[in-house]
Amino acid sequence: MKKYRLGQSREAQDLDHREAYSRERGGESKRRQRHAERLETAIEAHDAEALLRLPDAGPWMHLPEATLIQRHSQWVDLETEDRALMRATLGGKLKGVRLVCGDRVRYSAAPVELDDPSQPPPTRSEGGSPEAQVVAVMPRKSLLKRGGIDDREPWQLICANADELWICAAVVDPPLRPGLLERAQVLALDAGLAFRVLVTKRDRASKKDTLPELDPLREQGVAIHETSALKGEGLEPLAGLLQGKVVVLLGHSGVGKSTLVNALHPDITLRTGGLTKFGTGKQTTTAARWLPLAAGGTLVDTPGIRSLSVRGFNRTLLARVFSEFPPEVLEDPMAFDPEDDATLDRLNLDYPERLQSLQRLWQEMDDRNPNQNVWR
Ligand SMILES: Nc1nc2c(ncn2[C@@H]2O[C@H](COP(=O)(O)OP(=O)(O)OP(=O)(O)O)[C@@H](O)[C@H]2O)c(=O)[nH]1
Ligand SMILES: [Mg+2]
Repeated sequence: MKKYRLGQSREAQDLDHREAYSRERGGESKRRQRHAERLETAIEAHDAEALLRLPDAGPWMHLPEATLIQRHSQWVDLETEDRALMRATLGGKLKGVRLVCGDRVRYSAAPVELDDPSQPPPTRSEGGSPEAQVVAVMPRKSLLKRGGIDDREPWQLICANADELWICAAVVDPPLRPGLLERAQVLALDAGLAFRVLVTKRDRASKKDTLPELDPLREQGVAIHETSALKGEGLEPLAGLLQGKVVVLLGHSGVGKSTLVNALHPDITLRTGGLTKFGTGKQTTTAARWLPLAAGGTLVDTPGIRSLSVRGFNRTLLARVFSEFPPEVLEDPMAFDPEDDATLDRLNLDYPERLQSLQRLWQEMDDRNPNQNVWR
């Protein structure tokens, strides 16, 4: 019996076996041949690299430029060069292109129709009808993305053109999970963004609690900032670090990302949420939003994430996240048994539990997405 890995549909599994299909093609039925051809087309449609490719903006450089500050299902909100807000639809040439918060776009101010006329136009409270059409996307300075959750979507884009990623983790509610921070570090390295950890809700743990779970990261030289938006503690250095930069805030739902934006910038009042009885957030923020601050710098508030997949990322990034490991381990972490005391003694690791984290990420990166043509 065939085994199906998590997240793989039966069809997807079949894609791995397309060589077997072509071998037997001589005698196979027409129906099977057609099926095999359909599957091959499906692979092309989900080519991971193609998803990130942008059409040439060259012919559109005479048009005005704007920043995409928020995506909606049918339209986008733009901030123009003179900082006016404008709603726009996407031009036909951009069909199939994934736009993301932070994209620099060229737009034409001509009157436009919604793509799907059966959908009601946005109401006044939703920001009114679109007044422009996005016709081109400028090359991205950086692109923060995570691995997709299913085979049809190899990447989930988070933000374009950012400079830094600040991963937010609460001391409690929801609990601090160092594994998420390691994953975020991979994403930041891949996108070429500077990386900082923001410990939020510091007021919820005693001052004596030194948060030892963060020691491995401290020893790696990762910048860690302890903050309490409630008490206004630890915010001043952050305001300084923001100057002239675009910073993405990422973290589980309910860790206090929007509260932090509100505290760092008194002119902005984002909706913040409570917690469920399980101590998890309520997904209060529903879309990434680009927020230029009057005091300088830009914050990007994002919806709470459940997990950060690293599927499809390059394994060489792990050598930088787990730099305390000797090269022999980084070359082939699966060759070492994390349960074997003799192995751990020989490696003389300060944080042996990190071997398991390394192995988990190593395997996940290679969890080949069967719908990807070029995947590394
Ligand atoms: N004690 C304490 N509570 C805080 C702090 N920061 C935020 N909170 C509370 O945490 C809850 C969630 O805050 P939000 O800012 O909505 O969290 P979020 O990360 O934006 O959540 P999503 O939008 O769902 O991703 C709210 O009840 C806040 O009042 C803090 O520094 N200390
Ligand atoms: Mg929020």
